Amino acid sequence: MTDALQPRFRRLLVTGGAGFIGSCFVRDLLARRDGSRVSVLDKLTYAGNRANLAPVEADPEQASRFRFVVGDIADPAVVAPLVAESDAVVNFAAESHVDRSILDPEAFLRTDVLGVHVLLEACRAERERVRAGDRAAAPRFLQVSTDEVYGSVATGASREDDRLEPRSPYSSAKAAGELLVHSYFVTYGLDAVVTRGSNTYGPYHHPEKLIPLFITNAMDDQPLPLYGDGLQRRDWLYVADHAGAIGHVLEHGVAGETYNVSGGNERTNREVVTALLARLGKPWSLVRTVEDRPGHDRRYAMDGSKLSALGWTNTMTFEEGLAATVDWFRDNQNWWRAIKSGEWDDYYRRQYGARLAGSREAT
Ligand code: NAD
Ligand code: TDX
Repeated sequence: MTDALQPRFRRLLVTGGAGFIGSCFVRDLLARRDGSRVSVLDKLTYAGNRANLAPVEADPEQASRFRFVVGDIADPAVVAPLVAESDAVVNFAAESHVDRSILDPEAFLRTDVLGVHVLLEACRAERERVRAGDRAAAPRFLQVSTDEVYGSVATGASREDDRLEPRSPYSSAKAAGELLVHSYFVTYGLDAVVTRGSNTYGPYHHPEKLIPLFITNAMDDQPLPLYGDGLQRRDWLYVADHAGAIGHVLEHGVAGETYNVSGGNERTNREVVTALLARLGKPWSLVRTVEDRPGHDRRYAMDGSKLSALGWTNTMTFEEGLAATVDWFRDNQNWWRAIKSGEWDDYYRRQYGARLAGSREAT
């Protein structure tokens, strides 16, 4: 994550570090054994899982540089002291699932907008402490945003200065969050950067999302609910590449700038499902055509040249990444079976009950 032996930031606050991408960032960072220390602040919502950090906690050297705090980024009393002792804040914390944002938008506004505001206010207070001579440098703030803020892109590839046209409660909340970050750079001079990552996949991916849902359902010979015609297009990015790119922007990004993190692997959903079924040796007959997601974005695609110019290159092809992901889910059934229980059953019924009842065989 850093090219030098000495990391630029020695004390990191990673919010949402028990989720899918945040936990990968923490595992990879601590595995570098470069002396840096990480505090994770995570509310442990349905999506947060301490088991995602088990490799860190099982390694005495890494565990000695790691601390876990259960708490809400929208709670200033929890956030302020943690930011006060950090050189950098990397904000992964979010409600992250589009379908849940359509069912219940409110939590998205609270975490993805108000939570970001609380983090920014804490960073602003640290700038004041620098002015008062109480600390040497204010923390750098990195906001993890998403390609979804551009909205559906019919042709070409979104560039960082394109208009934002978010179309779901999730992507609107994420857009609001990153606009706030930019306003704190402009207005208060905060050292802030933003990354916009594309559709990420890999180990520890919550099974509510397309790839892990379909892998785990197929392993149990359960139906795979494909929305609409399945010809929507996404650009897939392997999780370790996404986490690595975020680390690279944290180290090298220019304050006030935004960087697309593209995957370079555009596929239709049908192509993705075909590939994962082939790896699993399961038949296409499991796939069911179900009612579409309302306001479903047809295509995301981003131009990644700005991040390439900053010196970042992804390492994983989609074929390698998908094979590694399918194998990980096959080898870690305890991890996902524990998630697919309890709250999961209610969610699954709400999201898919009527859809599957009205489904037809996918051609
Ligand atoms: P995730 O849902 O797996 O994890 C989110 C984490 O945030 C969980 O650990 C959860 O407990 C925590 N959290 C939620 N609300 C919180 C709060 N109020 N306070 C503290 N912690 C809270 O999400 P992910 O897929 O790892 O995504 C991480 C970030 O990356 C998000 O900001 C998301 O918008 C962004 N992103 C995701 C993708 C993707 O494809 N998954 C792509 C681009 C950007
Ligand atoms: O059951 C499903 N059936 C289906 O056809 C699910 C869960 C999804 N889909 C389709 C919808 C999308 O076209 O698959 C595609 C991918 O869906 P998701 O995995 O829900 O991802 P998406 O909506 O594209 O958003 C993801 O990428 C950007 C992440 O969830 C976001 O957090 C990130 O910002």
